[in-house]
Amino acid sequence: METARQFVDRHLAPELADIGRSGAPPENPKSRLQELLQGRGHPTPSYRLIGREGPDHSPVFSVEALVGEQILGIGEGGRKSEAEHAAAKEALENILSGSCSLAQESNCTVRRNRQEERQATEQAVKPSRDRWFGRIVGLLRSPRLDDAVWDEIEEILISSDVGVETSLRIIEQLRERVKAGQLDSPDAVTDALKQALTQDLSGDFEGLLPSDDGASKPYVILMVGVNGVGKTTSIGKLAHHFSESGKRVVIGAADTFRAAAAEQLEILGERVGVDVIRHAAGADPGAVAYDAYQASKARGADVLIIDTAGRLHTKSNLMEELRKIHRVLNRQDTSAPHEVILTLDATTGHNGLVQAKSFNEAVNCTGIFLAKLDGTARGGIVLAIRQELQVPILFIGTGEGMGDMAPFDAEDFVDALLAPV
Ligand SMILES: Nc1nc2c(ncn2[C@@H]2O[C@H](COP(=O)(O)OP(=O)(O)O)[C@@H](O)[C@H]2O)c(=O)[nH]1
Ligand SMILES: [Mg+2]
Repeated sequence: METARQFVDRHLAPELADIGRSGAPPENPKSRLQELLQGRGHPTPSYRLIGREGPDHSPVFSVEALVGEQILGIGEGGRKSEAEHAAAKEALENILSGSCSLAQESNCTVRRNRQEERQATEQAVKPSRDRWFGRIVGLLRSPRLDDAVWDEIEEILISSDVGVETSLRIIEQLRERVKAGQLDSPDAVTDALKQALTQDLSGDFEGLLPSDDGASKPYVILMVGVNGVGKTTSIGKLAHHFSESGKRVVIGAADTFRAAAAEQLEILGERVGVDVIRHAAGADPGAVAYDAYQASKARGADVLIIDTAGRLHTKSNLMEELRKIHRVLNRQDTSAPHEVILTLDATTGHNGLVQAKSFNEAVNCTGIFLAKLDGTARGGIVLAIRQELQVPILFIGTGEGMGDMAPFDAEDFVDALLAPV
């Protein structure tokens, strides 16, 4: 199956270069969308009017851009053409960002709340921007970018937990470019810094998209991580996220070590309207995983999320236990677990990375849920994680509520960090 990212790379990226990640929108998104889809075996996009009266009785048009029955984008406007324009533009952006796949078999989950996600990211990143990165934006506006200024910027990057090596490399490259006269205004230097950071953070991750082909249903997510990092809360958020996009979700409470763990999940499950499979405290976690898988099958669930214990690995056979759960799931479906997500606590900085490495050695982690990003001013840790673990950050935790998360988006993140103060 072609993933969204592959589709974009193969067909769309060159053609959409002009609306690129930070570029200007096309003049006429409607005809652009049409052009792109035509001749590629995709149906012609259509537009569905779904609302027509604003609160003060003035017309507000709300339009969905569809391909077949897949909603690719939603737009609003005071005129129908404006709303269509906005819907087509969002569709193009969704395709480009990989949050929406056009591959026939795959399931398109439109990020309807793109704006909300961006705001959540901005909010979570605010302490880091206020404390550290905003100063960089100011320094780049200095009348002369001399050695003292570069040193200070370098120090700020390091203080924000970016990591020494990465900070030195990025600053060195910027300096060279300024010296070579390639960047001749503060804005140009700031943009170049943004680009460098974004590039460091992007990978080939194309989004968690549980497949609709039935073969790998349920889509199994194994959640691992040390106690206290925010794992159970993050499971609740993921369950909420998937269930909101129309997926049927089951949670397996395989942290049987702490009596309170299953209860906490049950409460979260109830809150977000998702079934939780649990055994008595002290039960075999492998057996819970097995039962949760069977229940998911029986109930036709799309996604199964398994919570695991997180007592400190050095003092126990936790890693062996995780490997066993992994084997149990893999025996049910040879492609399961489809994701092994490591929850990290952003507030623990580089200490968290040490733990992360040992988890990664025991069970190959496919992605990271970075919880509590809102609780630290050292948001630079995101770069260190990407650098040292080579595992993509999939989601960020932006608060304690079930809706307080966002899919990690390198560009949103960097834009928020270096937004003008
Ligand atoms: N501010 C904030 N708090 C969080 C976030 N995620 C989890 N927490 C809090 O962290 C604490 C531990 O969470 P929990 O899910 O029980 O951790 P676990 O032991 O890893 O399962 C709780 O008080 C959560 O409310 C987040 O993204 N932001
Ligand atoms: Mg827990």
